[in-house]
Amino acid sequence: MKRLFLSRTHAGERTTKHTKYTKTKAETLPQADCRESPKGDRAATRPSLHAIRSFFGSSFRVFRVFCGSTELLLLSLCALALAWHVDAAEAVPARPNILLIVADDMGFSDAGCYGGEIQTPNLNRLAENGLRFTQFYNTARCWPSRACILTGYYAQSVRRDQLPGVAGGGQGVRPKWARLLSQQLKPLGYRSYHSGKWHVDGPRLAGGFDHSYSLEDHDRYFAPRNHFEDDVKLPPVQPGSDFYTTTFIAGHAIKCLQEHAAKYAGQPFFQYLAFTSPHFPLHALPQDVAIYQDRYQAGWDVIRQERYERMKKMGLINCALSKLDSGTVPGWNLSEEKLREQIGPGEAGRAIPWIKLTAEQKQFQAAKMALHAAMIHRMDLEIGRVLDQIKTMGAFENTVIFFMSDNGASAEQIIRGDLHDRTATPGSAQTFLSLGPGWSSAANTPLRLHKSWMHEGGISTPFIVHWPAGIKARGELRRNPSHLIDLVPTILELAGGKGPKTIDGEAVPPLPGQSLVPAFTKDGSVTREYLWWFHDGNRAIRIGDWKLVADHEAPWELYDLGQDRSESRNLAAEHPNKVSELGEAWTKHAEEFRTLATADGQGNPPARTPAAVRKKNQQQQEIRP
Ligand SMILES: [Ca+2]
Repeated sequence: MKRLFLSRTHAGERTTKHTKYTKTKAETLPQADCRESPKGDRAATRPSLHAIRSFFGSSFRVFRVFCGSTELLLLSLCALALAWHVDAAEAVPARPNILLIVADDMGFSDAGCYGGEIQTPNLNRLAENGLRFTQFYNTARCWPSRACILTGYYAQSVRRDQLPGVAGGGQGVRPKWARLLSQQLKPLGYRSYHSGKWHVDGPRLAGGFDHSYSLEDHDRYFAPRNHFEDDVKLPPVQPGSDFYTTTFIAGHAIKCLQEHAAKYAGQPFFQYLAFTSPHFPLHALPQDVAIYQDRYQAGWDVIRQERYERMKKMGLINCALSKLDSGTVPGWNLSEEKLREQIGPGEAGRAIPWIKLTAEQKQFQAAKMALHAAMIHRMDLEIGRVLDQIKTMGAFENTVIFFMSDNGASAEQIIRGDLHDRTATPGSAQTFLSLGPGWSSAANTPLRLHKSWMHEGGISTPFIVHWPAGIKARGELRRNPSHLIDLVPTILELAGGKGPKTIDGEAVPPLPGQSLVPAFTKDGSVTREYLWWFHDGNRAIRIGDWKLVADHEAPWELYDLGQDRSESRNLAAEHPNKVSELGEAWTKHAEEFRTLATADGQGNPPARTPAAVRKKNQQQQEIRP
């Protein structure tokens, strides 16, 4: 197949710089040469100041003799200084630390640096001094995204998302060859720390992490009952204490980094910081909610328009604003009647125009969005605390920071955990509120649909990369289409290593993603054949700017994302050959992932009854367009 995956406006070739990055010094230097300097890692790759001073001091008289005049001497010194500066600027740093930050259910445009009105000064600073990707993709759901982040494979091929006819999914067990990034970084000298959501199979420490705080209770931000430190269960948090998960997760990361600085300063670190914010239930701290309590009275239509205008000005998008879709909500949502009965008359179950809401609904909906904003606001503050810790360690310059969300904002509206007390303050521990489809549409501005759909609103995430020592660009955009599967190859390249070719004598399949390191220097320089999605029966494939996408059992829709990122004009009827071409490619790759998932015999489903076989055959049909 042709290698088509180039943006029309950003088709480009790999730069010569890439060769420099590919062969990092870390690959050729012994361990001691990769150590961080106590005052910042950049020093490890520059000529030391002491050496420069010695050189200038001892050479001064020699220069005077050779140059013969003060002017010529000054010129020579300038030339030498310039040469050193160029050399230092182009030097490849020693192996960088990695900070990988994941938000949970945060929308494409929630952060300020992606057009949102939510105050995210720490993320904004990372964006101003780093890169923002405009077409970065996740998998539209928590657990498959985490499989991609940590293994580098499509979740279906490692049995971490459902593929019809294959045993696996949210409870699936990975094949032996699907090792975690932390396991791959260990032989490269890294220490790895996990703080927050896990949602991958297997214990953390056996998965290569040196420390872990794993929050397994996704219904309680104030008093989780099910959580683990270093794979040992912690006592439940007592209700009424000052615990808040977002703060605690950041605190654990800071604790790991402090220990790292004290005991392992000679080694690079990989900190996996996986927040659960702003996933439902909408639980937020009162002081954060107060900042936003009057901000959303204008409603989701106005907020969408405002975000859209800001995003256009920032150059993040060039498409129309998608229309509100009032007909599509998750199949597992409570009915509107149940929502009103259990939450109150202010709840709304559909993304209808704001003007059609009652006054009571407007007030309640505005309060819900204030909770969502407050949760992101707090997450940004906690990210700031972690960044301060890294600065204190003198490691900020040579830490590569990635920020992303695991899926688009969610239209889910369910009640679980400690249920919902209608008399309690919204956002408190006694409440169980969800963002819902109206505000989710605003959070995903300007894109269509929500978490769990394969339309752009479900699978698009902000993606910030910040690395002062290794990326010269400041505040630039990258339109290079990219995906979570690219993180492992990117980080392995930065760490100066490659994944194993065999494990226990068995071949390890090649990674499907591409290193994004060339895109750090030049937009469009990462090419690929395709990107592929499947979740809950929803499916999509992107080849070049063409995207084929369908909801469960619905016919394929075709979009030209180069002009229509908001998927507003379905071109399937105009280009039937393109539909066939992409549809066949989607099926071909689904079969490849099925082969990978079942090759060790463990992905094969158990023996089935005739009825189950009929169902399986039906599922097999579903996988074919
Ligand atoms: Ca999620």
